[in-house]
Amino acid sequence: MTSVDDRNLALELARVTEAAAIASARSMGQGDPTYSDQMAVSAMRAAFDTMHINGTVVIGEGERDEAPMLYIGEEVGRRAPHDPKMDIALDPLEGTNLCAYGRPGALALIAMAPHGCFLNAPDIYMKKIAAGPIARGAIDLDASPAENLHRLAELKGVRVEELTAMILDRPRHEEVIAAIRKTGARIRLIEDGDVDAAIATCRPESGIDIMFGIGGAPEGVLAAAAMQCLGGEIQGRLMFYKDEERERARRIMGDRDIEALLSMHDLAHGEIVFAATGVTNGSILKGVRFFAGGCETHSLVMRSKSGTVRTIEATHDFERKPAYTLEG
Ligand code: VTB
Ligand code: MG
Ligand code: MG
Repeated sequence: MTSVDDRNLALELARVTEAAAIASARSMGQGDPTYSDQMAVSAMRAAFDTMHINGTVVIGEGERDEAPMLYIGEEVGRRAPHDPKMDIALDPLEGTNLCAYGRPGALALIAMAPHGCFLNAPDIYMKKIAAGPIARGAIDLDASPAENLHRLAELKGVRVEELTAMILDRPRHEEVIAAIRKTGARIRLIEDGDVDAAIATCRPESGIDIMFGIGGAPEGVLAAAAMQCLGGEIQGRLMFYKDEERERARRIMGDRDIEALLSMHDLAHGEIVFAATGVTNGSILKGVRFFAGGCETHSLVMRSKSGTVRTIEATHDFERKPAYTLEG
C-alpha cells in the first residue's frame, strides 16, 4: 500500500507531534536550545514506535553520524509486514531558540508521504516566497517583492499598505525588507520560525499575507508539505555560500539541477499527511499549557488529498499518561 488511505494515520501523527511539543515545552525559557531540542527529539522518537507505519526519515535531524535519533535514513514506526511504507519529513522542534527563550512560533512538525514525494533537501539555506490559496500561480520568487505584493493586493482586493509580510529578522534580509517597506506594506519581523510563517499565510485569522526571505532548506520542504494541504503556494531556491554546500547538494539530489527554482510540487507532492503541535504560542497554534495533573495541546492535522484541515485541542492527563510527566 503506497497511499495514505488509512485516514487515521493523520490523526495518529498528531499524537507524535503532541509528545514532542509537551516534552520540549517543559524546557521553555531555560535558555538552552540544545536541551530543548533533545527533549523534543527523544519524545518524538519514542512516540513513533507506536505508529502502524514502516517509515523512513528523509528530512530529519541530520546525517546518522551527527544525529543520534531521527537522522536521515532512520527507520521508524512499528514496521509490521503490512504497515504502509512512508517517507517522513520532520522537525521535532522547529524554532529551538524560540522555545529556549520563550518566544512565539515554536512548533513540533511531521509530514508523511509515499516514497519519493519529498525533495531530499540538504541542510543549507533556501530563498523562499509563500502566500495563501488566493495567490496560487500568482507569486514568483524571481519577481521583485513590490511586484509580488502588488499582485497579491489585487487578488485580495486590498491596498498594498493593508498587506502584512512576515520575514526573519536577519542582516541578510536588509535589502528585501527595504524593498517591502518602500511599497508601504506592513511587516512582521520574526526571530525564527519560517514554517509557522508559511502556514500563517494560508490562514486568514493569522493576519499574515505573505512570507519572504532566506531560511532553512529542510524547513522549506516541511512548509511545502503543509501548504499542499492548506492550498497555498511556496517556491524556493537553494542558496550556496560555500563550495562544500554545492557538493553536498549534488550528492544527495542526484541529477536534479541544484540551482533551479523549486516549485511547491518539487519540494513536496503526492498524498501528504501533516501534523503540527504548538510548543509556544504561534500565529495559528497555541503553545502547550500546563495545569494541575495535565496539560493542553493545540495541533493542526491535515491531508493533501481531501484538503481537510483539523485543529485539535487535546487535554492530557498525566496520571494516566506518565510518559508526559517529568518522571516518565
Ligand atoms: C530559519 C528559521 C528557522 O533556522 O530557517 C533559520 O525559520 C535559519 O536561519 O526557524 P539562521 O541560520 O539565520 O538562523 C531556524 O531559525 C531554525 O530552524
Ligand atoms: Mg530541528
Ligand atoms: Mg528547524
